[in-house]
Amino acid sequence: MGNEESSMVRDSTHPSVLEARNIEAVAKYIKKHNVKKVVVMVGAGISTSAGIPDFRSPETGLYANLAMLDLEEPEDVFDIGFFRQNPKPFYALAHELYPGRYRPTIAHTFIKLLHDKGLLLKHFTQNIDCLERQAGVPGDKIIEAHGSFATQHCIDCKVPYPDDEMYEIVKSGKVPHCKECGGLVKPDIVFFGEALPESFFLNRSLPEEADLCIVMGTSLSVQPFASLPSMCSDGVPRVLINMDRVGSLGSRPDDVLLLGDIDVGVRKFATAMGWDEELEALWEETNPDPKSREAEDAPPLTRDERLQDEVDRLTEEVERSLGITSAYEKRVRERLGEASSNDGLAHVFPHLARQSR
Ligand code: CNA
Repeated sequence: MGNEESSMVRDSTHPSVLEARNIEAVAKYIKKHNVKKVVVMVGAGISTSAGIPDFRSPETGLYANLAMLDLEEPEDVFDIGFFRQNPKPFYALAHELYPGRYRPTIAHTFIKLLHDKGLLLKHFTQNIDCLERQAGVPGDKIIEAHGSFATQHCIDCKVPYPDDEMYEIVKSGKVPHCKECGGLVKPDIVFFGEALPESFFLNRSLPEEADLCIVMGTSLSVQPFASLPSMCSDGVPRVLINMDRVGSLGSRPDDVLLLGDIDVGVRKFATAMGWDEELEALWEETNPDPKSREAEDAPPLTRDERLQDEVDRLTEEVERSLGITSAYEKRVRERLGEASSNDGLAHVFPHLARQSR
């Protein structure tokens, strides 16, 4: 958090540029001021509705689940020293997170829509899941501040490892070794203690040029990424779409907070812009399941059918939350030697196992 912004101003503060501190006023501002330089800054929260856990949400966060892998510190899984000694927990995780298993969310699609409308200056992401690429945001618009799974190298001799072989080996749950020196191969994602990619440092002052800033799905607890929002000039509206208030967002008169579920907040933003139908249509293009596309052409559901759908959705939601509890139970059973030894990572990510398989 930027120290210069540490004193919070109450939400009732009069805005200086916006007509009001709400998303409708932001939409008006975009149109009236011909906004064309939007910077977006995101974290794991924009991918949770795709089924990928974030780091820090209690219970469902990655760290909460990794604790079950018997790591001394869950953060160890991204520690380069630990990786040298034991790369298996990381590759177990990589197996779960590897791109291609998940569908982009409505938030990823919203960023693609900003690009299509010619509004996106740059998208800064801390995520390593490549879902913004999958949503169609061009690579030159994305700064993957913590790297990604897109490429990989030997950690000793630095020789690149072929993409197709990497894909196969991660899929099989094994650990890849360098063909030249036998060293460990690691995807080019940034581990604790490693430098961020050059592209981050080349673009980190870009927010100074922005005419709008959108921050979504991040706790803003990892530096230097966390200080990006404070690089935006005074008088430039900043929109936060997140479960909770983070960093210095909310401290400036033109900050607008959409607190709650990200998908809901993004849809609210799109509606305010008059883009709601376009956004849903674009998102549907990312749907790998043609059956649900066919369903779109089917006659509209009756009230009872809609009610049943809602009950099913809520049941699924409850089961997903309970997944964590059953994971603890399973771990205890494993300790007692009752559980099967080759059930993959279902005991670590029970909610993923339910959702994606
Ligand atoms: P974080 O610290 O876990 O914070 C996530 C934030 O998003 C929190 O404030 C949550 O409250 C919020 N959030 C989560 N889900 C929702 C939701 N559905 N609606 C509203 N708010 C929500 O994650 P950060 O990205 O801030 O931390 C930086 C780490 C996370 C980076 O190094 C990433 O590499 C790393 N990470 C990435 C992924 C991924 O690629 N998808 C997954 C897990 C962790």
